[in-house]
Amino acid sequence: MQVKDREILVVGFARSGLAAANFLLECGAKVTITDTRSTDQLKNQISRLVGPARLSLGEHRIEDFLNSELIVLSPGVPTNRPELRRASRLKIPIVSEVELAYQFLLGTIVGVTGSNGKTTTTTLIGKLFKNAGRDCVVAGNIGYPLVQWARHGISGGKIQKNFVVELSSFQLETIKKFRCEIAAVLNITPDHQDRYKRFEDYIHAKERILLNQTPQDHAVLNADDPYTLKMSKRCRSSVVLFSRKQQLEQGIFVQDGLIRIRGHGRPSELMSVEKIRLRGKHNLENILAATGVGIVAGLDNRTMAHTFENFTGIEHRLEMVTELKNVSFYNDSKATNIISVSRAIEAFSEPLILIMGGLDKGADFRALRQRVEGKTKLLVLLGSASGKIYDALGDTTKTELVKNMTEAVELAYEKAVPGDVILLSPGCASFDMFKNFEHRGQTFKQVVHKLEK
Ligand code: UMA
Ligand code: ADP
Repeated sequence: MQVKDREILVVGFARSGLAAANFLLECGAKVTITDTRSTDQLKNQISRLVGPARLSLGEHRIEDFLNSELIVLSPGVPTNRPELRRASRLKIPIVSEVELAYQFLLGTIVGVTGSNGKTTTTTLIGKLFKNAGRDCVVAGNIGYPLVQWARHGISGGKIQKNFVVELSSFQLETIKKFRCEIAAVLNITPDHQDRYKRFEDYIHAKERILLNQTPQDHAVLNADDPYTLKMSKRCRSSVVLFSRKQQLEQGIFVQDGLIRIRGHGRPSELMSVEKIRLRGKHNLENILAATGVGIVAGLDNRTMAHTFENFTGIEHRLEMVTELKNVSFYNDSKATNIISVSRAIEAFSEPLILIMGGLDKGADFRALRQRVEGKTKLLVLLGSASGKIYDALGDTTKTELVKNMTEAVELAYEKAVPGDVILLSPGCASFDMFKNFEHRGQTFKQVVHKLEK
């Protein structure tokens, strides 16, 4: 990909856009940046640019799109915007930030996608590589734009590494040549219905992770998920299946409380499931997927078992905050869809007080009725989706509406008795009340710690 002296438009000026613009400026491209946010709102971003870019902020202007030779998209910008459609009709190439990065990286790409568990599994794989002494960078949707590690040829700065990349459906929509030597698809369940009107479009976007794989590459796929199982029949690469529910002829699965590997050159028992410190069956699935990646990357069983035994989880994913008068508080702020809430409820045997709500992504909350009924003694709702959730679940258990996180936590604690768990698992995006899911989780924890005092 030639970028020097070319007119390149970067669309979206948050993390991905800033990283892409800075890389392109270093390469000598003529960069224009467009964002619907205003100059004032983007002051901080502007101050972090490493060179002179033309700024076209406050709205998207069609001429910026039509005058460019290449368009680099931030993942949060929907590909069906009219400006992008017109540019596409004129055959102006539109690529995602990860595609731009890919064209300037040298190393092995391990890509991880799925509806849930991407960050947990990506983090686990990163730890596996590091503990095995492999040079490794963890990047992508996890919060670090991949393009930060791209190097332009002129300075001879190309680097050799393993890149463990979390990939969202948004990022995969506009890849062209991006190829994963190892790709893992964890599961597919409805999410982002606000962006994908048809579930098939979402599945296709996820499946693009396998698009450029060759027979020398590997696909690690969930045998328990009908959509990823179908992918195993369609892909060109060598398939490694994993399953929590069934014993496989070849693959990674659970039998008699042990994680077993069958075939793939190393039939063996990896470890006892009891030694896993992460809560929930879903985390066992993430570990099985990470094992699949570890096997094809040639990592040894001891390193893998040791890594899994010592992994206690990540902030905002079923994170134990504290215990107060025998009431436990868990922060699962990253649960932004129905399935992750369902898995969170399933992970507890204790009576639950569940805090849900936020910005709706088009979910059908009625799918949670069975899970909530019986297991949740109180449902506390906040945020713009609270009315919709109330209509869907309000008759399944005692339900209260509150205005903010402070009220939510205080009410939950007031109603709790020793032995209860108070769980924040919103099932929604956070942007109606918070900067992002991290901010929501931090706010929850701050309020909990105030109660402690
Ligand atoms: N914008 C426009 N026009 C539009 C829409 C948005 O100009 O039509 C602008 C916004 O005003 C804003 C910028 O685009 O300034 C936002 O871009 P972005 O949403 O792509 O944000 P980034 O900070 O670049 O973050 C993105 C990913 N965000 C999304 O996919 C929504 C981050 O994933 C990722 O960590 C980061 O790139 C680095 O790769 C976050 C996420 O929520 C964690 N991902 C979703 C998820 O996990 O469910 C997919
Ligand atoms: P992602 O990056 O795909 O959003 P995370 O690892 O950040 O995934 O977890 C997001 C939410 O989904 C958390 O609430 C977590 O407890 C839950 N979760 C994690 N792994 C899985 C899985 N394999 N299946 C269902 N839910 C999961």
